[in-house]
This record gives sequence, structure tokens and C-alpha cells, in this order.
Amino acid sequence: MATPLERWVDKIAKITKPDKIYWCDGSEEEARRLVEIGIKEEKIVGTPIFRELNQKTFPNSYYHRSHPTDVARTEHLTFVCHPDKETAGANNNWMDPKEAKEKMTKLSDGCMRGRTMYVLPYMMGHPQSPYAKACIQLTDVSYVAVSMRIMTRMSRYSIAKIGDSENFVKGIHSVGDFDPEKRFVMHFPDEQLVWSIGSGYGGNALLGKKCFSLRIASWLGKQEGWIAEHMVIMGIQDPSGKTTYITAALPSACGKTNLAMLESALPGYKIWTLGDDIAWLNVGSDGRLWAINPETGFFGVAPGTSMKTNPNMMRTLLKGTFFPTLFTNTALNADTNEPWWEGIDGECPANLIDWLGNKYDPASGKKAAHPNSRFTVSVSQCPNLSKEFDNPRGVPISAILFGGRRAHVVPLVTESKSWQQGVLLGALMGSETTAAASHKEGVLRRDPMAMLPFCGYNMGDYFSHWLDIGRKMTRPPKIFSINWFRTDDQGKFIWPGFGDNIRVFKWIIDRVNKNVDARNTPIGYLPNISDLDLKGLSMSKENIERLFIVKSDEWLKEAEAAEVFFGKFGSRIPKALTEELRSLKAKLQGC
Ligand code: GTP
Ligand code: SPV
Ligand code: MN
Repeated sequence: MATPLERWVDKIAKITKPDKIYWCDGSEEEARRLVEIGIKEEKIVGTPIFRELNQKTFPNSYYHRSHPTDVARTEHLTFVCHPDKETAGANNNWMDPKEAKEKMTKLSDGCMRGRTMYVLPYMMGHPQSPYAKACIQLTDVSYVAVSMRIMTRMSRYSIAKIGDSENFVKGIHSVGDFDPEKRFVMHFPDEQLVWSIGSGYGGNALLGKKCFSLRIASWLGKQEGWIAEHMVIMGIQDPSGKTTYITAALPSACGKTNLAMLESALPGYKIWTLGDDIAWLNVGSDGRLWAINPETGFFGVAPGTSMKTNPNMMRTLLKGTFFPTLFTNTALNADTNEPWWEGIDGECPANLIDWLGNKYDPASGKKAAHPNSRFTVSVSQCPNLSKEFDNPRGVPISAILFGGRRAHVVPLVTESKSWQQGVLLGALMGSETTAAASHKEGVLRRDPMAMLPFCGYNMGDYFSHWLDIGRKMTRPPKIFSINWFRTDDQGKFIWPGFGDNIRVFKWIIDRVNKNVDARNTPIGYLPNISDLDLKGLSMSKENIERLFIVKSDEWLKEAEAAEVFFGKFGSRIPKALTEELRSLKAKLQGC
């Protein structure tokens, strides 16, 4: 007698019509075979899926070039299909679930013909964690199968865990014919189903990542009393040996991976990495907030990664274990067969092939690597992986940071005065857009809690849920806002960032432990500059002060922009938040 899972696989195969169906077991041997298939058999518009890189310098690393139109998340083609449009909210594209299913069934008719359907069983979260979820994704490309093995805990365990249940997390993925007009990422939250066609790119195709672990999980969290967030999780060990755990939400390509792997510029401090993209947060029986990272890999932005900016990531990439490491849409050094990107250490090689496969001409003014080119690598290769990484319970969080890419207005660090004011600080967040999604770069958009593209339900209800979570805790984390990206009159970043961000963490830990005072402003507490450890930094006093300027007129404009944004959600915005905003405006007007 077939299980519900087997029946479902069968049903999808009848629609997609693959030549073969292959159930993965997540083994090392299988990963090698899949890479081999990607080198020798499978192709994307005539180009093999994988190319072996220099195995001496980049052990067990493979190169992948995507379809040229398929290089980032496509937010305009991403839909959240709740039965009721209001539940999806103004933050999501919506389609009626029945209509969306019919559309996807039609588009998927025969889409796997001539290909293999890989059945990927995986867990999000440690199998022993009470918060872990057993999932199945179907895909028709080895690149996605290999990537999912890096990013998740893939094994037959999930199949056993699902057993006879109808209630498992489902993903259907096919690259289709890569036609950008027929590229859809559809979410059906009530069925825990994601159906994606036409794209092989990370966030559109690795369905355990943003699609399940944020969009669908945020909806599950709303119903079950927890939150799924676009956050780094890290431990900061101070010179006394104590480790403080924090999470930080920053929009895509705004510094999470770099933060998670930070190498301290201050002696005596050490960072322990737990996650660089997604956190699931639960209120513990002790009244604190506990975080787990449901993933097991990093899908990180390559450009800008070097021994200078992110040495721990370079070490992770070069380590080489039985998990393959993938480089997607970077450039390629034709002489050494190594991946290359803007910002990596050393000179630009003489014989470079750009991400499109053409000989690179530095005089062209174009970039050799795509700005959103990425690596996919296992956390097990990270030299500073926290020993708590596999703790099924997670780690207790002392501070939550909200950040964005803001050239002006937002100070380096601000502490909120309460959970409620912190929720407003998060809800006020805006950020200048990046290459991680296909839209115009550098445009300011509201991006509350860095979740605008990832919140799987009405953002007004999401804010209410955040306030509810606050009420459930007796020992809530403190909430801060951060901004590494303030610029001077020449448009240059004022703050050195990267390893020097530890200086901001030091102040945050001092505040958590009530070791230092702070300056009261309408937007929250700001550091007294004398309390910041700036030893060894060559910054002018004027520039340091510029990082902390709070102008009432600029902040009034922020508050008004937030009001316009909140307006899209009507009465779904909780009253407590509207009142908090009104009180902020009154304080700013009084200045
Ligand atoms: P996603 O994977 O898309 O969610 O991105 P992310 O938030 O993990 O961003 P990531 O750490 O990959 O950084 C993206 C870009 O921001 C890179 O080009 C970095 O060089 C740059 N960046 C990261 N941290 C800092 C910083 O502290 N200061 C400055 N100026 N740039 C930074
Ligand atoms: C992001 O865009 O925030 C990423 C990459 O982390 S993706 O998996 O495509 O979402
Ligand atoms: Mn991300």
C-alpha cells in the first residue's frame, strides 16, 4: 500500500512526466554521482550544469553558470496564495489558490520530459529539535539537488519521520524552459506547499530556504506562537569568556553573512557563527527567546568577499570536505581554473572569463562576476562554527538588531526603550535595494524587519504577532537598530564596517549588562562616544560624530513614510504601533 508521500510523488510525476524518478538518500556517494551527472549529462541551454574547478586550490569545488536571465529572486513573480486576499496583505502578490493551482498544473504539463525527477527528503532544523520540520522537494536539476544537500539535513530520516502522514512540507520545482514570462514561485501556506517553475536561482529554487523557512514558516509561526525571521544568529565571546547570543535582521545583500562570520578587530573578542540568513525563534519556558538556524549551509554573495573583509568565509570556502562547494555566476580565471569576483584578494587575472562565458575586457567597465554571484558551502567547513550549532533547543538571545543600507538619516546604533518601541524601530526600517532581487538597485524602500519580500502573510498581522511574542516573554531581548552604510559628502562609507563592527557589539553587550549609560533621544538611546571602544581606528572626531547625528526633520520624514506604508494595511496595523508612531512624531516635533 503506497504512503501518502508516495502517492503525492506519483501524482506530480503524472503532471510533469519525467523520464526517471530518483529518490535521494543524501549520502556522500550520491552527491559525487549527482555532480558527475551535472558535469557529463545535464545541461542548461547547451552548457553543462557543473564544471570542476582547480581541485588543488579549491578542493571539491564546482562552477555553475545559470541561465543569463535567471540570476536573482523574482519578487514580482512570487505569489502567496491564501484563500483570502487580505490574509496575504499588501506586502504580497496574491492569487486565488484554485486559480494558481490550475495555472501551475498547466505550466507544468510535461515540464520534466527528458529529465530526471529527484525526490529530496530533508529536515529543516536538527532532527531532534522540537521545532524541526520534515520536508520533501521534487526537482529536475542536479544543481538544486546538490545545493539542497549542502543547505539542509538531507537523508531518508525525513521519509521515516513523515511515515503515513499527509501533513508534510512539500516543494515542487522545475526549471521548465527558463522563460522569464513563465517563471512563477507560488506558495500555498495552508497546504505547506511551494510550487516553483522556470528558475534555478537560490531563493526561487531551493524551496526549503526563503519559500518554506520564511514565507510558509512565518505563517505557521503566527498560528503556533513563534516567529521565523530573516536573521543572522551569532555568539559573541567577550574577554571574560562569556558568550552573548544575538540575532540581526538585515535585508538581502546588506551584510548578514559578513556579520555572522566577523573576525573581531578588538582583542579578546571572538565570534561564534550559528546562522547567516534564517532564524526560527521560540519563547522558552524560562521566559527568554531561543533561536535555531533551520539551515546547514551558507548561500552567500561572492563579490566583496576576501581575506581582508571576511577571512572566516574565505577559510570556509577553501576548506574542502565531502560536501561539494558551488560557485554560481562568478567569473573564471582561464589560466588557473579558479573562480574570481570583484573584491577578491589579488590582481585581476589576465585571462578572465566573465559570468556569461565571454572573454573579459577590463576596459569594458562591466563587472566580470555577476553582482549577485554566490557560493554555496556547508557550515561544517566554518572554522568558527558555534559548538551550539547542533543544539536542538537553540541558543538564548540577549539582543535583536535591525539594520538596513542607509546612506543618511539612520545612526550607527540606536537602542529602543522597550519591546514595543523596538517593534516600531523594526517596522520603520527602510533600505536601499541591492542586486539580490531583480529590480533597480539603490532605491530606498520600506523593508520592515528585513522581511518585506519574505513575510508570508499580512504585514499588519505580523506586527501584531511581534507584539504578542513580546508579551509572552518575561526576559525579552533588547532591540537595537544598526546602520553600517552611512556615507560622507563624497558618497564614501564613513564607518569601516566588517571586523570593526565588533566595536558596536561591545557597546550593545555593555548595554545588555547595564555597564554603560546612554544618551536619550526621541528615537531611542544612543551611545556616549566616550563609551565606544575606538582604539586603533583612524577616524576623525567629526566623522565619528556624523555617525550619530539624529535630525528631527529627517526623522519626521521617516515617520511619515512609515505612516504611508502602514496605510496600505489599514486597520490590520495594531493600535499599539500606531500610538508608538504618534508618540515618536510628537517627540520629534517637540525638538
Ligand atoms: P543575502 O545572502 O542576500 O541575505 O545577503 P547578506 O545580508 O548575507 O549580505 P552579505 O554579508 O553577503 O553582504 C553583501 C554586501 O555588503 C557585500 O558586498 C559586502 O561586502 C557588503 N558588506 C557587508 N558588511 C559590510 C559592512 O560592515 N560595511 C560595508 N560597507 N559593507 C558591508
Ligand atoms: C537573499 O536574497 O536574501 C538571499 C539569497 O539570502 S536567496 O536564497 O536567493 O533568497
Ligand atoms: Mn537572505
